Amino acid sequence: ATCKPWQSGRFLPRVWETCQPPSRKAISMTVGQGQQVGTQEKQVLEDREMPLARRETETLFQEQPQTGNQYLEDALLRSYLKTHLPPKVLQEVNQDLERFGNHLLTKIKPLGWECELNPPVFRQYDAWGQRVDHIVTCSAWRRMKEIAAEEGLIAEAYERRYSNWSRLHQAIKLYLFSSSSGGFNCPLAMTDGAAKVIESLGIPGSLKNAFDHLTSRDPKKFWTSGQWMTERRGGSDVANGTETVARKQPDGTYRLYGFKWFTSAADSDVTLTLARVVDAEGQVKQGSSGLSLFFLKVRDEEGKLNSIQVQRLKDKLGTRQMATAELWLDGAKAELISAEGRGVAAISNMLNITRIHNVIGAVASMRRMISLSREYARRRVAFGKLLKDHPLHMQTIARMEVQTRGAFLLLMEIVRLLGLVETNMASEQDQLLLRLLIPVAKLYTGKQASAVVIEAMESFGGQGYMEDTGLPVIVRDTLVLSIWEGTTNILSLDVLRSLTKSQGQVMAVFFSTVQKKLELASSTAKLEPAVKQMRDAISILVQVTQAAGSKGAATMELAARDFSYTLARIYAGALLIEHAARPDASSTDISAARRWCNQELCPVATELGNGSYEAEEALADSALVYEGSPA
Ligand code: UCC
Repeated sequence: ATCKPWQSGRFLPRVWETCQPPSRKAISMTVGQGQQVGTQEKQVLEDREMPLARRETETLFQEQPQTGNQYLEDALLRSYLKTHLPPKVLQEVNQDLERFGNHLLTKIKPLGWECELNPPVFRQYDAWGQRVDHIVTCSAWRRMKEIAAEEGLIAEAYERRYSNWSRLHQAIKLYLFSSSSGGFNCPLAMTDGAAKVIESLGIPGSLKNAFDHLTSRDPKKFWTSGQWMTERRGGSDVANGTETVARKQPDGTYRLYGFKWFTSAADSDVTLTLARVVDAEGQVKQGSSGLSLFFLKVRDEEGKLNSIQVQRLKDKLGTRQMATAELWLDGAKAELISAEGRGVAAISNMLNITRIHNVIGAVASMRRMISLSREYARRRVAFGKLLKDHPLHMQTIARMEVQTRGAFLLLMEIVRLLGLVETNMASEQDQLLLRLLIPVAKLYTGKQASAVVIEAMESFGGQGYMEDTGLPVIVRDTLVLSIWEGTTNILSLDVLRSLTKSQGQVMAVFFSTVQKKLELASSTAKLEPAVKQMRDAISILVQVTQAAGSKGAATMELAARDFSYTLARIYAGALLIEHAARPDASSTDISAARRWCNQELCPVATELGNGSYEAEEALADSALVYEGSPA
């Protein structure tokens, strides 16, 4: 390949890949710290000393970090699978993931970058003035849809060929796919959610065809779904923000009228959406109990929009590869699929799935950034040595690695539990734990991911801030994870909802599960300090939880976020300890568990001690925020 330095910067990542000198691509993956500088590293050092004239003839003078097969390079993922999967399943899943890892590297990643370079365009009118409302997507985006079908990225979870392990297999494929998907992980999240809702309704006859399309492996048949929930008056407060109404038709279908403010993956084939059914007197019921869930096809057989008008595409900070639109529903034909007034409860099956996808996206972006960062540290020289030989730099990446490991194990735990529920193998405790852990993991990993990707961007110095490295794309796309599918505070309140609804039972299950995991580590001396830190944190949390019973709702609400963070840190700590207590655990497993437990495990107790949840503190919060602002 010929490499022209004057080629458009926007295409650099692909050019870099093509032009990478072969000798440098092959840098050994096993050189450890403390070892002598190897031949490749000498080469990097010598390059710095070559005459300026020679350096100027080089097309590039900084090395792009190269990563290989994501699956093979993910030590924690592989050790998790080895520990948990039955041997036969492991063998097949291992083969599939290795193949998929290669496919991602050679075919899918370049398509993902093309999606970034060719974001969707909205064409409202055709050349002759006819309104067409066409969302034009690029060929790479459409190819992603085919790949999603071929790889069974949705189908895998519903075919259940590995019984309870199918969901885990699917989640891992999505995790590997996520950061190369060019934003196609978003429609897949909602497609999975829609399939889940339909399945949980018992796949009624009228939705059988849709279910088959949503879970198909045939690219020609595969459909994606949207999730149109957000309206102008509110994305969080769906119960009060939804204005869309549904009018019943003589044939039993409904016509929807309203305005949907954020509709992601607006090029999807079908969608689920909420509306208020108009009664015989022409009235609608307000609040949550007035909402019902509907299924609709976005276009008819001829490709004409289903009485829907696209107002415009959103101008987003990130996820620009994917079209998010404002839509007018002007009599869109739809099918009522929940009991009347049970829309929120019905769509929560979708929310819980899309929230798991959010966790997948969070862990994937952290893993991607760390992979790039650690490879860069193998090549970049500063102050006379490679970045990887600067202990402070390694400490920074290691801290990110510990966060990512905790998040990864939380993700695996959730999909493991979901797999049990979906194959009727879950106990009541498993179900309660899953209900609690979904919002906990979603809110915690969303925040972790934002922090980690920004830190990792910094590890590239100024290069991290350059668009054509592709790194800012990952950062932008990650920042949405704490916003969509419920913000951190909304998810914290959902954690409280799960407590209230189960009358506190979820906490009993939480404590007993964590204790069991710690017991597994009782004979591992090196884990003793971590286990002790965990036991101390748990006993404080038990006291806090007991005391909370006598506190009012206002106190609970103020404590909700710190409480949720506490649950995330303690549960992830238990998972890291459990993983490190395996007979074949590595020293890094132990180190990760110990480091995780060195952080503040029970922030809710600290803040309680500080009086942060008292009524006067809430008033002081407002005073601080509004000081100097006109009343
Ligand atoms: O952002 C959006 C699309 C983006 C694209 C997605 C791609 C993501 C993939 C990432 C890949 C990298 S769409 C907008 C997202 N919006 C939200 O997430 C909504 C946020 N707001 C909430 O979650 C609220 O908590 C609401 C809307 C659920 C609150 O509604 P209500 O009606 O005020 O709440 P209620 O009255 O407490 O709950 C009504 C019923 C109850 O059941 P019953 O009546 O049997 O007691 C609740 O227990 O719903 C039940 N319920 C749940 N059940 C509510 N939430 C849940 C839940 N999470 N799980 C189970």
